[in-house]
Amino acid sequence: MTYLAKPKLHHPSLPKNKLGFTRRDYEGKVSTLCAGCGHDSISAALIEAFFELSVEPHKVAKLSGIGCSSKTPDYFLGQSHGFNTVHGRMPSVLTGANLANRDLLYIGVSGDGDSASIGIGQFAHVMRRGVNMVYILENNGVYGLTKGQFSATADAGSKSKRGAVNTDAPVDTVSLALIMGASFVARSFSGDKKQLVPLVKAAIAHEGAAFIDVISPCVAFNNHAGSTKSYEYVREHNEAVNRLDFWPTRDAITVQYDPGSVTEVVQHDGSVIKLRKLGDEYDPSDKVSAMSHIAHAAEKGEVLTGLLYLKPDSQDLHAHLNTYSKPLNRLEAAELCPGSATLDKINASLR
Ligand SMILES: Cc1ncc(C[n+]2csc(CCOP(=O)(O)OP(=O)(O)O)c2C)c(N)n1
Ligand code: SF4
Ligand SMILES: [Mg+2]
Repeated sequence: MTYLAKPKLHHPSLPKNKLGFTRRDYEGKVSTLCAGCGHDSISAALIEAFFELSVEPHKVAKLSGIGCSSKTPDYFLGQSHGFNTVHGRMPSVLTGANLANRDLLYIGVSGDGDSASIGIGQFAHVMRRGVNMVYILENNGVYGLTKGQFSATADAGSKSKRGAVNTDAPVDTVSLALIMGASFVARSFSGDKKQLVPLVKAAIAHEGAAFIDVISPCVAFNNHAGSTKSYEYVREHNEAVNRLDFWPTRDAITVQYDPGSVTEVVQHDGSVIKLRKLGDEYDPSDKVSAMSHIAHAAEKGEVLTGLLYLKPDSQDLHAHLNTYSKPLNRLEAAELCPGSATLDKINASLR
């Protein structure tokens, strides 16, 4: 019954955020994905994060590629801007939009096929450029939309539903994002909303390339015994390195923590991330150590989740390029043309 439109009327007792919006105002169309698909849980986490942060929906732009995962922007933030691009090309379109209008909050949604197979080049460059965005990779290890072929993130040795064994080495997207220079790198699980929602909120507040790889089981093609991206496997092998509490501003912190039990990270906009360590010796500000932890965990077949790396003093592409503070798409002719006297001066300096 996915062709049915959602009712527009909301129950008057639904909780409202600071803008007077309910969660329903952050929803999109009825999902057409398979019942139980991990991607729908990620959409629910995004709705929750944007609702709780009281983000104005018209200040958000959602961009995606092609795949079941890339269809999901239709199922959340129905009142935001959206652009469904070509397979693997979301990062370049997002970069262009971000350069033209820096005032919007950019959310890129992609799949493991979209990002680690056809789009791996674009993925690498959008991370190294520090484009200000939240990049969500809905990682199920298969091309769900085209009926379950192994994707480049499928682990070597994992089995397809029909019993074929994947012999290729996997692309680990969090390691790749780290190497390429992303300043916020996290991994989560679609079945762990408690972990995912604060990670999304912290990523929204982050200045620069924020990447979250979310293991998101495909119930149609990759949820059987032998798959390392199934609900059962991820639940059994999930090793969370930390738990996050996110506070949009320093003033809002009301919970008391035991001294020494949390590390506090203040981001550029004044938001505060409180990190409770779960794994021993994990320091998310140490990139080299983060890489070694991720590699060791992968060797043991563990799925390391949580905030894996954070560079608090990060800068975004606009800072790198020293662009004008006003969005480029709002500049008037007078601001774009410096006038003939200034032009003469520039020409003279080049002679
Ligand atoms: C240029 C191009 N090549 C191939 C395809 C076919 N195709 C559509 S979706 C897809 C893979 C999607 O996999 P993934 O990004 O992991 O998304 P999922 O469906 O698993 O969420 C492919 C190969 C296409 N649409 N365009
Ligand atoms: S095919 Fe897989 S990824 Fe696509 S909607 Fe169904 S469960 Fe989700
Ligand atoms: Mg996939």
